[in-house]
Amino acid sequence: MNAHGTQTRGSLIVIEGCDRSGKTTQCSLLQENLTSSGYSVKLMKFPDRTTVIGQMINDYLACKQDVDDHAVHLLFSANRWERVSMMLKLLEQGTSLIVDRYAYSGVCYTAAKRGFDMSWCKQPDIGLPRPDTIVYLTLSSEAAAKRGNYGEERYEQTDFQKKVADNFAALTEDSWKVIDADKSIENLQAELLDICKETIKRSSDQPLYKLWTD
Ligand code: T5A
Ligand code: NA
Repeated sequence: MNAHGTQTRGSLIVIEGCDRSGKTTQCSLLQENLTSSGYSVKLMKFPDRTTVIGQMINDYLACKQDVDDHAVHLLFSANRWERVSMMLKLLEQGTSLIVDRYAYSGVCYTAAKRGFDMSWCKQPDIGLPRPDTIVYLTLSSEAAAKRGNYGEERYEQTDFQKKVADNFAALTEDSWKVIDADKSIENLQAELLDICKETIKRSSDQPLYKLWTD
């Protein structure tokens, strides 16, 4: 509740980053720590592999199924759109969302493929709920290498990851919180917790905007 006795909305907080920067580890800890401090928080992850569209994406990423690059880009976007009504409802009810990857991954991964530009890649995600805070976790390729070898999934190759990182650098705006993830899980978590608490405080009585619209 705010001073006027009306319900305040939850915050939309997105954690982006290159592969193995620790997004999933940090997002789970954020949910735990914020919940135990009394915040109403829900964890979300994209791709959300639990839906029918998410299953198609999973088969594509696991190299079980080939899909045209344009078509799979639209599937990743559709997988976000199918969650929007639920997201808006939760935000309106005062629950904050911690989101592990979002439209920015969508743009940066597809645009790393030959023949795609950022402008085309942004189109299907225009109008999604715009995050109140975007955290981008960076990790040098040397530090990433210490976290074990890449797995078997599509996109898990060094050259491709370099292009993805370049795209993120091009997409990053001043408002993004860019954080070096080459530190202990605990120290990184402490930094992210501060950012989340500050965001929840700041944005509770602010309007929720739409992504990539004026
Ligand atoms: N994609 C995604 C698109 O192409 N378009 C889209 O629209 C979207 C949304 C799957 C793929 O889909 C692409 C991007 C991806 O290629 P995913 O399911 O999010 O996306 O990918 P994952 O493989 O699950 O995630 P990552 O590999 O990026 O890993 P995370 O989540 O960054 O890292 P995490 O937490 O799993 O940790 C990785 C390893 O490092 C250790 C962990 O224990 C783990 O072993 N670790 C640390 N080690 C040392 N110090 C720390 N601080 C550490 N933190 C974690
Ligand atoms: Na992950």
